[in-house]
Amino acid sequence: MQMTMSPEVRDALDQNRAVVALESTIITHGMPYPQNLETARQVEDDVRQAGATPATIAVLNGTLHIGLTDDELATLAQAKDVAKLSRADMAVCMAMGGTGATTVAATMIAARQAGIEVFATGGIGGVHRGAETTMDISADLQELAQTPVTVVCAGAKAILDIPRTLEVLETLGVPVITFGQPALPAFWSRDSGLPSPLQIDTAGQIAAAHRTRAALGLSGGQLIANPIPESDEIPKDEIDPIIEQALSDAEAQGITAKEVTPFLLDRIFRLTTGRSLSSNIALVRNNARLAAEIAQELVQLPVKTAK
Ligand code: PSU
Ligand code: MN
Repeated sequence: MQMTMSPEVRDALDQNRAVVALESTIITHGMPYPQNLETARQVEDDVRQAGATPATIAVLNGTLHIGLTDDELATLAQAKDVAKLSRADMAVCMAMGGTGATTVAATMIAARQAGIEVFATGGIGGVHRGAETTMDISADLQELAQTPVTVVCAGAKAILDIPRTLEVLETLGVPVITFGQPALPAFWSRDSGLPSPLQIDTAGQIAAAHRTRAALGLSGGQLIANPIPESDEIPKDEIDPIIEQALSDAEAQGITAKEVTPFLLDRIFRLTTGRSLSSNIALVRNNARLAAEIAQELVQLPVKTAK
């Protein structure tokens, strides 16, 4: 397997300093150019400002990159026909010398391989609405059940079936922990209307819970739901009708499988004339800062493995 680490990330890991993994599907399939590139750079800076080293992850010409140069980031942000890689297709892409952006699942796999314990993103994949017939359930959920990385997101988007997503995560034994409030956030909105299964108010306790899972011999990671800052949120009653519209457009156009999430994100961007994107950028930055804090707590906590 071809894997390469940027010098910045290698130094940080060698010196046991905090590192935060960042995904690349959000760049290639989650936001339009040029905002995708501006955001990717901004988020890396946010991680640095918050005292950690960013490691944006992608597969470029068959090599798994842990940390991208600015040129690589700029090329990826403008590239067309980049594969969207998850657990199922990552190895094939690498073996064939292909280029692909990593989803939450693939980024977790790469982070673990590199020795990175924390990862910041916007939203995770989950149980899609209508999954009782389509069976469209993101591989992100299974990955959280087996790969020991703490993933900071802003909750699940209401394009998904959030109650069923929570049920699947519970069945898989994935802790869903909201940071600092009892209600589960829903990406653009601070409150999904559902209580969060778990709540933690400090980065230190999130890090302690991560270590305790390992000490108990439990596989898998943790999902941290970090509410979007109040000034950037789109309240639920404003975004809900737009989501409904996007979902019915997807159905009318027969969009399925991997195309569903990127299609809906693009539709919602257009229907909100860009407001969904400003919120999206704000929440990713907010998640990057929290992930950097958790990463700094983690490097101070000794690893105790299960006997
Ligand atoms: N949800 C978002 N923004 C995103 C994604 C999901 O709000 O950019 C991306 C992430 O990379 C996630 C992937 O891992 O989509 C999930 O895709 P699918 O639903 O096809 O598993
Ligand atoms: Mn899917």
